[in-house]
Order: sequence, then structure tokens, then C-alpha cells
Amino acid sequence: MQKTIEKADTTLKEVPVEVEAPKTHSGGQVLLEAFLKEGVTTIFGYPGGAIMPIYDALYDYADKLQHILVRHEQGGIHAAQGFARASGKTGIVFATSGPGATNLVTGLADAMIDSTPLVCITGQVFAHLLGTDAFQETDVINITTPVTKWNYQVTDAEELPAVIAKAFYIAGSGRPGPVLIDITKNAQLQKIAFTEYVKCNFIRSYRPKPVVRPEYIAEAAKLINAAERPFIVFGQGVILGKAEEEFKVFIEKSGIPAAWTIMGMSAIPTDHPLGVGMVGMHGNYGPNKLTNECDVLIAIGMRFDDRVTGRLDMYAKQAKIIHLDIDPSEIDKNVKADVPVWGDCKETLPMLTAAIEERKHAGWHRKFIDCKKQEVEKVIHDEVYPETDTLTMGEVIRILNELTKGEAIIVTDVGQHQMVACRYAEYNKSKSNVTSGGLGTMGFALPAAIGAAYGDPSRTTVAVIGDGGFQMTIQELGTIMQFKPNVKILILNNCFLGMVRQWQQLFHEKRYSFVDIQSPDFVQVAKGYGIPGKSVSERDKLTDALKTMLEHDGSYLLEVMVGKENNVFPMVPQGRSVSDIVLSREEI
Ligand SMILES: Cc1ncc(C[n+]2csc(CCOP(=O)(O)OP(=O)(O)O)c2C)c(N)n1
Repeated sequence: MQKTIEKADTTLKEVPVEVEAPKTHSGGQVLLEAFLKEGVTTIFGYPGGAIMPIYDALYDYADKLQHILVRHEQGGIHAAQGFARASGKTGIVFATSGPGATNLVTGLADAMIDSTPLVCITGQVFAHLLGTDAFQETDVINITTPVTKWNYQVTDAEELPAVIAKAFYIAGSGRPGPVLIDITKNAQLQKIAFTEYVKCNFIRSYRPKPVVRPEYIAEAAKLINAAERPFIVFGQGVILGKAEEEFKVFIEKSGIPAAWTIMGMSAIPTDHPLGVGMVGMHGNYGPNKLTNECDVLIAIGMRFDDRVTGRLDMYAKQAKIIHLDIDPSEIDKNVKADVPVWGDCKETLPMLTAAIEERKHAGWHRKFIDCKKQEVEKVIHDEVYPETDTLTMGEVIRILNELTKGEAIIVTDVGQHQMVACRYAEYNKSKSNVTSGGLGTMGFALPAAIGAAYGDPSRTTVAVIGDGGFQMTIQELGTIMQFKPNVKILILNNCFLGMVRQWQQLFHEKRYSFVDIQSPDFVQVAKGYGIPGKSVSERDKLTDALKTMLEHDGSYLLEVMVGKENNVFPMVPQGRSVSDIVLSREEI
């Protein structure tokens, strides 16, 4: 029998074969690709062993990502804060493990309390070394947990794209804040298949923007419409919510006098007719005093800091309180709200504006004008037009206002000069006042001003700093020397740790305990860094000196010698009520 030969099946069959996607990117590269997708342009940082793979990747991104080598990680994070505050974007900082990471802690605490959006990247030792007390290992996650909005350690690069996307979303949404991502060295080196980066806009169990409840808006409007002496205190929430215009429309329709906290400053122009000044320990007389006379207090994007409230049990007790805030944990935290309006003020303010009647409150306004008159007579006039032999901080700020016409970004350090600058600086643009509000971090201003100059290069940045605070981060002059951001440094030198000295004088029988601080020749120091400068102590040279500083093409340091024992008034003495605010030493 003839055998039938079966024809061979020559058709190709699809056999499923697992083909591994090519591992194209290291963890470090993934991070930088993610940055580009998030619109990052500028990174402040300082390298070291545990972050070297990221820095190695950065070498190839030099044309797309600008890295500013600071002189200390604290400077790096304050610069990122200044960048964020002046630009409204998220600030970025890199640090290595161990001492690099711990040097970020002050800035994290500062950014946390002032709601500044940051993404901080720290290098970490190899994953297999975690917990072995390896060289430069610190438990950065535990150290930074209370001072970050979110932190996370990445030990496997596969996690990186999703984690970085989450980091940007959390840092910038809702109430912004600092996020820290700690990346082990193996994860930075590890190659993964990476094709696309997907931005994050949802996280289960995280609700950055609540759904606004109209019944609370209606209740708030009812109280406002019935009020005879309503008063607004607004904070940085207006700026962070990008709700400056909505806020302006609201106050203009309601006709309610509005005072700012130190962080809310510049959300409306300082000369707005409804703006009645700053609240707080060294704020203006009227808004502090009249807090205890209003019948409805509308708090907008502010958190009732103790510097604002003074003695809580005596704060606005007579008033109904309406509190608008995006963060539910702020409502009822310090001051119980009669009407809580949980929401983004960009949404809640227009709703409230629609529901209120147009009013003027002329009689009530007159009370603020009367208080202002008293403050001008007893404090402001002598502070800004002094007849003393020595210069005052107030007159320096007055002349600065005349020359900058409210257009500059003013970054302040902490102390008397900060309070004076915030009391007298005039602004006509939002995001003009960069200061360390909640933490009061000396050493903030010089690096934050560097960051602000990158955050908004179209404007002049002036750093107003005390002789004490300047010496805390003086090394950042090196950053200015190398990268040449345009920062005008204005040192108000009273040869003292002035604010502490003021308290020792007023409350410790003038026992000046270690507040007499010596300084180097600041002009010579700046010169050593290639930054020109000048020192003035005579009134007739002050305007020209300020002009020279402002007109100089590039950074410049101007030291102004001011009265050694000048004090900042008004003042709500600690432990007292806001209505106990005093205009002079004799009244304490
Ligand atoms: C890091 C830090 N340490 C200490 C303080 C406490 N403190 C607050 S104001 C101040 C004095 C500031 O002196 P200076 O920088 O010369 O500014 P001035 O008050 O004289 O304007 C001190 C020591 C602080 N706020 N921050």
C-alpha cells in the first residue's frame, strides 16, 4: 500500500511568547523625565554619594533642567520655597542621604506650616543596607513625617513614575505642602521599561477639594447681610487658591473692611481702600483692636495662628465667626466657627458674593480710619519720617517703596526688620511678599530670595535681612556668585539680635543676655564673592544708596546702619488680648 504522505502544515501559528520590554531608563532618568512632564524648569540641590546616580542622569539634561548648586541644603530648600512662593509653582530640591537629608528639616517644617508646595528628593543608601547604620544612613522617613504632607521611600524603580506623579499631585493640590521622596541608590540605578508618564489627578481617600455645601454659603450670607460691623481677616489661602480676583470682587460688593495676615499680604494691593492693614502681634492698631468690636468675623484662608489671635479666650468673643478654608482640620482648630465653609475659596467666594447684598458700612470704616490716625500720630510718622540722629528701618522701607513703586518682590528674614518691612512695604501685585510666617526661620531670606529671583525673573527681588539672620545662611552668597540671580540684599543692621533685645528690654528688665552680635564687614564679605556693595549710616545718603542698589545690573549688597535700640510698635504683648494692643512702651 502506498503510503499517503501528510502534507506538512506550513502555516505560521501565533505562539504567545513573553517578550520583555526593553529596560530603557534608569530610576534617575525616570525621575528627570517625570520632572519634564510636570513642567519643572529649576532644581535647587547639593549632591552626595547616595544621590549620585540622579546627578549622573542630570548631566544629560543640562539643556532642559537648570540645576542651581546651593552651598547648604537648608539654602536649597529655602530657595525652592522662595521659587514656589514667587511663581505659584512647585519648588524642587535635591539632597543626599544622612546629613544632606537632615539639613532639609528646617525648610520642611517651614514649608509645612506655610503651606508651600515642594517636591524634595533625597538619596538613600542601597536597599540592602537599610537599617544597618550604613554610611550616611538616616531614617529620613521617620524624621520628616511630622513636617511633610506626604513622604515615601522608593526601593524599586518600577514604583517611581506613579510615586513621582503622586508627589506632584499631593504637593500642589488642596492645601499645598512639602512632599519628600527618598530613593535608595539601587532604585536610582535600576533600569526599567519606561515609555510614558501619566500625571496623577486622583488618589483614593485624598479629597483635596471638597464639594461645597450651598446651605453653609446661604447661612454665611445671611449673617453677612444682617451684620452692622463685619470684618474680614484673610490669609495666604487667597493667594494659594489663585482667588485674588474673586476676593476683590467679594470685598468690593460687601464693603467690608479687610485685614491681612502676614501670609495673606499682597493678595490685594496694599493701598486698596478696603484694606485696613495687617493683624498680628506687630500688625496694625485698628484691625487688632477692632477685632473685638466686630459683630461678624469672616476668616478666609487663614488659620488663626496664636500670633494673630493673642489670648484665644478673649478673641472676637462677641462675633459670629464664618471660616472659609480648604483644609477641614483648620475649621474649629483654634477658633470655633459658627458657620464653617469648607471649600476652595476660588469656588466659595463667588458663591458668597452672589448671595450677599451690596453694602458700604461707612460708619464702621470710620472707626478704622480713626485708629489709623492714632497709629500714624504715635508710631508711623516718627518711624517713616524720623527726626532722630540715627536711621530707622521704617524710613528705609518708605524710600524703597518710593523707588520700587510696589512692583518688587520683597523677601524678609525674621526679626524686627521683618515686622517693619511687612508693616510698611507697599505692593500692587500678588505673590510679592515672601516671608517665613509660621515658623519664623532666621536664615530664610537670602536663599529664599535666590529662589524668588528664579521664580519670577521679570521682577526685582529685594531681600530685607537682619545682621543676625544674614549670618545664618551667609554662605549662599556663593550661589549668587556662581549663578548670578539678580538679588538685591538689604541688610538692616542694628548690631543686635534686635527682636530678642526688644523683648529683653520690655519684659526682662533690659537684661541683654547674648543679643549683642558682632558682624564682619559685610561689604568686604560680599566683595569676596564678587558682589558689589556699600554701607550707609547717614540720612542724606540713603536714597542714593538705595537707588544705586536697585539700578545695579545684577546682585548688590546694601547695608544700612539703623538705630541700635529702636523698637517695633504697635505690639500685642504676649499672653494678652488683641484689643490690648499698645502703641508705645509706656502703655505696656
Ligand atoms: C533659626 C532661628 N533661631 C532663633 C530665632 C529667634 N529669633 C527671632 S528674631 C531673632 C533676632 C533676629 O535678629 P536679626 O537677624 O539681627 O534681626 P533684627 O531683629 O535685629 O531685625 C531671633 C534670635 C529664630 N527666629 N530663628
